[in-house]
Amino acid sequence: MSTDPVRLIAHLDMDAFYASVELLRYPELVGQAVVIGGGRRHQPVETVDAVTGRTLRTFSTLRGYVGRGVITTATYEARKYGLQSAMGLMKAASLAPDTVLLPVDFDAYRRYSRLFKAAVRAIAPLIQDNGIDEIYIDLTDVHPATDGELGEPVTDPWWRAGAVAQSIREAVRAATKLSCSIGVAPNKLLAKLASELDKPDGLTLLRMEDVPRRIWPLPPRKINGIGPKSSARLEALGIRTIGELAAADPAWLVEHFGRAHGAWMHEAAHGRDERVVLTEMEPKSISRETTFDRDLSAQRDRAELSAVFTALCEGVSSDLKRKGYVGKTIGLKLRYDNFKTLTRDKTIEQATDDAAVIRRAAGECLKRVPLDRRIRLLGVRAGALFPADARDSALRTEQSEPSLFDEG
Ligand code: TTP
Ligand code: MG
Ligand code: MG
Repeated sequence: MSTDPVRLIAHLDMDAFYASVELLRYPELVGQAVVIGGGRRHQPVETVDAVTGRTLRTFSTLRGYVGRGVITTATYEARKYGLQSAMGLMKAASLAPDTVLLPVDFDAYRRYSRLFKAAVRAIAPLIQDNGIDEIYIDLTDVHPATDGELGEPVTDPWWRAGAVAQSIREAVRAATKLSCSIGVAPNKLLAKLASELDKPDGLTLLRMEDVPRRIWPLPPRKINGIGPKSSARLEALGIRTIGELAAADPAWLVEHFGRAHGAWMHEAAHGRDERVVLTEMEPKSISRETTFDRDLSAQRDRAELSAVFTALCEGVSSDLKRKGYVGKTIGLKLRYDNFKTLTRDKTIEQATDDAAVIRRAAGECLKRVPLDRRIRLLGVRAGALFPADARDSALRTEQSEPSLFDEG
């Protein structure tokens, strides 16, 4: 028998993700059947009512759609008509022609993706990206901000994980105004299955002993790793549920699906999975540098040097923002025409991703190096990085509406 302590792994998946982001900017569509998948010609048309001065929007619908576009996602209202991800828009139009069709805006989805992941990371740092709208979170050692009602520390790990998962849901909603579903389980495989069980806006704790009741009735294709091909072969072999798969003789599975896949399917059907949550490596620093076409003189090429210097700082700033970090140490790197290289660092008061602040600190570094030789290379670096998340989500929680659409 294993004496390993129980792991508690969460899988978080945003609800109808692209559609939910769109509904934030078109709140009048809440509660309607909407699919995302159109192109620019499906952009809503805005008109201003001459009398009231109010902006009115006219939306495209699927009616009469001709083309090869597919649905990226559908609101839960649209799913009632059978519309779903990857379905052709023409087919969708034949099923539910009055469904609203909106164009995709990947930049917006990426911004919201970063935002919700940052909100989670501020509570539970061990997360693994699993695509634009989902992550695994290792909750094994995460404790809720408050203990039990009487103030005593809570020892039941499942209670703890449930409380943390609940606070993660609230933090995601505060940071994005979007809902998500979370499954908590002893491993990644079950967590991913669990997050779907009570979608949307669900929180599901799935213990090993719940597997027969909640997982075994599901079709095998629900298991991440059993694709359409395996699924079809299983069905041809008379296996239609995960329970039937669990009951199948492992040797027989190996015979039909090969050693590795057959053995794995048997384990998976029993809810066993040892994979760990793989957190991304955090970068130690982010930098940009330029080697000039010709060596520059600090005196004669001052304007050009200054412009490049500013551009490097702006580059570092945008890299930081894109990756979601702020840096507390700003560094400068200079290489002279004789290949001698110097670096200078400055630690600033408050970690930043702001181009002007980086430029100022790097400028102070520049004052500390001799500029009597021609310069061959110039570089700017931000170090002592940490995720901007905690700071940003704390700020955004105080705002009434996310204003992310103004950013890009
Ligand atoms: P999903 O998490 O699979 O779906 P969803 O978030 O839209 O809905 P659910 O509430 O069931 O989780 O996918 C996340 C996003 O990825 C989805 O909003 C759009 C995009 N996507 C595609 O572009 N094509 C696809 O085939 C799928 C499945 C998703
Ligand atoms: Mg989703
Ligand atoms: Mg998903």
